[in-house]
Amino acid sequence: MDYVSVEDAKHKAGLRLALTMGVPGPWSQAAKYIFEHKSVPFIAVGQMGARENAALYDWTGHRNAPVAVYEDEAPRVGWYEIIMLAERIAPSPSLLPHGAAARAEMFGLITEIASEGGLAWQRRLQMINIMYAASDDPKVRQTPDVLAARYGHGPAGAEQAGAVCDDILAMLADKLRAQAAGGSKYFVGNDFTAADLYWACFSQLVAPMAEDLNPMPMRLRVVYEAPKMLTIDPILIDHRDEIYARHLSLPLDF
Ligand SMILES: N[C@@H](CCC(=O)N[C@@H](CS)C(=O)NCC(=O)O)C(=O)O
Repeated sequence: MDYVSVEDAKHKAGLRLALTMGVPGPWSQAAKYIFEHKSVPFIAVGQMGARENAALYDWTGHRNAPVAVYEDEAPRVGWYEIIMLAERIAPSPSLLPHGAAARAEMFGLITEIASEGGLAWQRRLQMINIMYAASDDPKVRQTPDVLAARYGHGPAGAEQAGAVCDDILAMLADKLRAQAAGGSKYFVGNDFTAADLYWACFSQLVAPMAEDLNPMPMRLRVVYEAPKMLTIDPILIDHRDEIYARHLSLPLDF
């Protein structure tokens, strides 16, 4: 991925997308794939994970990623508003299913995966714990310190994180099994939607793909793969492998 600085991006027209550089941040990866899927061109702006990102903050009011800035509109940071921005800019191919009930189902699934308190949020609490346990060196603890301050962290929260993640993973697996029984390979209806895209990207947090497909830094892979803490039904991994193979580009690019 070619990144430009905030300085070089902020006066440009069109879509500017701040994405975390050098690591497969799942919210950033999902935002990138949404626009790629719709062939919407964007300028990628580099955000540095767990850093101050002062220029990004001055421009958008946010230090983390993703941030989508379209023309002179207000910056969008939440996964829902980023999906809806993409749907407005390029309605086709749509990542939404037809009908309100199916949409509600799809957004509910992504909420469990990507919203505050959901799978990735809880998984991040586990990872902050792993990072803290790895070293007492204040320099090494800088990253978990920033993440803990940004996303909330405490021993009690981290302890219940595994159970919440397992519950959500089991729900996703049940959903795929029910869909398969009805002849569908997708989470909702019979077509590829944002729910499939989000699960594929966020699956990297609980079962990262091999080095050749997900060339993430080893220091991070060690944390992502730390003693298997979660129960992951193989149907979830089969689904994400198929989604990448059919709909998303590989290897991961960050
Ligand atoms: N704003 C996103 C969540 C963004 C988020 O949690 N970003 C993380 C993971 S990609 C991040 O930037 N972490 C590194 C940092 O805080 O610098 C949403 O609510 O949909």
